[in-house]
Amino acid sequence: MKTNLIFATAIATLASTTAVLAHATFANQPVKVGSYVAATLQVPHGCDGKPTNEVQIKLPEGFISAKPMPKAGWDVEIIAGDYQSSYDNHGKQVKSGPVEIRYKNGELPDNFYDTFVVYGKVAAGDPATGLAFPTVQLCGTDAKVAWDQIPAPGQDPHDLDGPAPILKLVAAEADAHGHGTHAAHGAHAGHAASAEAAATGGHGAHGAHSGHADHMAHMAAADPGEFAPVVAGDLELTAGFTKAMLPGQPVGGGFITITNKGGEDDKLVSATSAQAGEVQLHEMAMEGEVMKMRQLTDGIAVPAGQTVELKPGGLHLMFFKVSEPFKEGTTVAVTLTFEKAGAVDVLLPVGPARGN
Ligand SMILES: [Cu+2]
Repeated sequence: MKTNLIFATAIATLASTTAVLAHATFANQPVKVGSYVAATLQVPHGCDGKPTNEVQIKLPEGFISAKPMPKAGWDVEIIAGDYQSSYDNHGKQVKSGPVEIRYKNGELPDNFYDTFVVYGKVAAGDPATGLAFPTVQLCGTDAKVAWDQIPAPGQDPHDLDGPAPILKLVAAEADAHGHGTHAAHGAHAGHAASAEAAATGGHGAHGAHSGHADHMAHMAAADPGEFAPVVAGDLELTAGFTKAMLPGQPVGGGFITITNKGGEDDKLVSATSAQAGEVQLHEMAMEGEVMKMRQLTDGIAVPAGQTVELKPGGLHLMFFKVSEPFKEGTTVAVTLTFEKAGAVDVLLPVGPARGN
């Protein structure tokens, strides 16, 4: 414990001496136009001493089909809208999609550094300028730092006070002929993301890629149908499952159906698993044009006589900090804690990674 404290202090000191003038930037090597990237935004400090609670990232025209990576301790909001142009994505014309990502209700102390990852396709962009992602950090209700200035043609972004983070690009052709940067080795668009991850030393970036994909793929997760029903007091638990993860992927969803056969309301208040550093209760829902993924810190109500389904695309368990990726055909032991029924152990069978 003492060691941890000293270590944390050392980091804090280091960060505070170097971070004062640091701008929000992308960790990525240049990205080939036409390829996918886990764009990794680095936020080096808070607002003049105050912790950051919200990070709003505007996505530039040409960056399409964006998906944010979920982040423990932060709610994620996806704001959708129309693109100015339409883009070809695997033979499909894409005219609209996420245009802004907001990470909310988190806490990033001023002395610390963190990253926020948005996966997407660079469908169009000029290697001469790169793509600018105007970003705002909010600290409480009265302080913010804006990284929203876009350099005029020929202007050096270093001359700006609050330059928007720029995702650097290389032309689609340039690297195919082998004189591009390290990140541009893959001649196929599909390989660019992993080449990028490798180039950034990127266990993190690679995990980022698959982690978010898993989360948004909840809607497609398949129930292998092998869950052994559990009865605990008035509650009956059925249809539990999770899905297999890809190597290096730290995040996954879990699902189960809870029926309250009693006359008293109950509530799922928390979940834990030895196989995950943290398990949160989550909800994914559309609110108008906005898809929201948020943590339910007040728990999930299971009213008397009713059935509540935790299922793909809706309520779910969210496993964070998973050290060993869940393997298809195995089970994940989870303890669900209810207000009245107490702690209930369940074994979630692991279904296929791609379940549709
Ligand atoms: Cu979730």
